[in-house]
Amino acid sequence: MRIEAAELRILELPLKFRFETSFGVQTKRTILLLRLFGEGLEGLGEGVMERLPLYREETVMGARYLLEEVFLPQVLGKDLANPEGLRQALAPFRGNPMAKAVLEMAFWDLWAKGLGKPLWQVLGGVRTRVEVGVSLGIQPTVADTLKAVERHLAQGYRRIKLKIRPGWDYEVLKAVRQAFPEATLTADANSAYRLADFPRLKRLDELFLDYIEQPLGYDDLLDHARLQRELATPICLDESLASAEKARKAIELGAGRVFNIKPARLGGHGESLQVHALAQSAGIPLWMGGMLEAGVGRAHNLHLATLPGFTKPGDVSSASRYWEEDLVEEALEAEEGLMPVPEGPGIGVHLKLPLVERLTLWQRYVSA
Ligand code: OSB
Ligand code: MG
Repeated sequence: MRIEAAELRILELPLKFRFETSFGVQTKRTILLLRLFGEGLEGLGEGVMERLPLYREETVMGARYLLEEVFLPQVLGKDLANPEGLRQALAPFRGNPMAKAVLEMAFWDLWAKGLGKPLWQVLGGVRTRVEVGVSLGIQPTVADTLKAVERHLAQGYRRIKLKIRPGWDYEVLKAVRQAFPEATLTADANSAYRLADFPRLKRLDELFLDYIEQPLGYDDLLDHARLQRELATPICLDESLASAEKARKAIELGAGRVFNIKPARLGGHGESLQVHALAQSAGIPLWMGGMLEAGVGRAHNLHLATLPGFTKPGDVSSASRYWEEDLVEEALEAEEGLMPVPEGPGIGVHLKLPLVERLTLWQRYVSA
């Protein structure tokens, strides 16, 4: 497959809700959107980096620079045998997995369309629907949290994840656990704690959480391994799993008993397949993470989440939760806690071009 041209855009999409985490408040997403053109087909990719490096280090503007000046020139006009060929072309450049993932994932879409197959089949998926949970931001009060949990359970979400931070953790989780004793409940700290917070974290053991996500440093494995030895609750790694190498080391250290896969954090589908294989052989359950993706990123996540290792509900909630209007024609909506994987070749979704045009703040067309 030869990539003949690319179109890179930055656009802004307002969220329907205020999403508060331990690292900040989001009210809109700034989205790096890539369209790749080749053999009369189009491949789509969506970045998950934010304007500010508050989740991991990468930023929208940093990724835009790398894609424009480094990664796209490296692959435009070249005949690439398969997505692994593209991954090899980007391999000399260190780090920046989120920026690489935009291009790598768009190429998987293009490649699958060239084969005339849905992406999930090309990736090795085994189902056409994905179990979903919901990630709820920090609410103003415990009462608001209880209402939000009740509403989302009634909508069929199969796991409730609450964002926590020091001072907004045990009490709110305990209230939810008491009100909903049977719910599958988890907590995501986004790196807000240190090992010195051990007594506070240890109290969470009595609440029977399915796991606690990324309690410690965003790039840490060693302290997570120490903490995991002292906690009954499984630790799930998110931020710290930035590559398959990190996943291998996390397994060796015992830094977590559950992994969250976000292909756009890991560098793309190829790297995610490697983490999937490592986790399968180590007996580590996986679930599909989310970064408030619009339709393109959400579709990619859904296709990958059909692999056999994804045994826990993912953060791939209905698009209508997040947006008044999504960037794609297809409605990505869950029914009874299950999201259908979009049908058709590639990721199976199509951009609403007039809407994309209207939301675009910057764009550039690059050809071979
Ligand atoms: O840590 O999983 C996270 C959103 C933005 C950045 C990081 C995270 C999240 C979420 C939201 O938890 C998941 C979603 O609904 O997309
Ligand atoms: Mg997380």
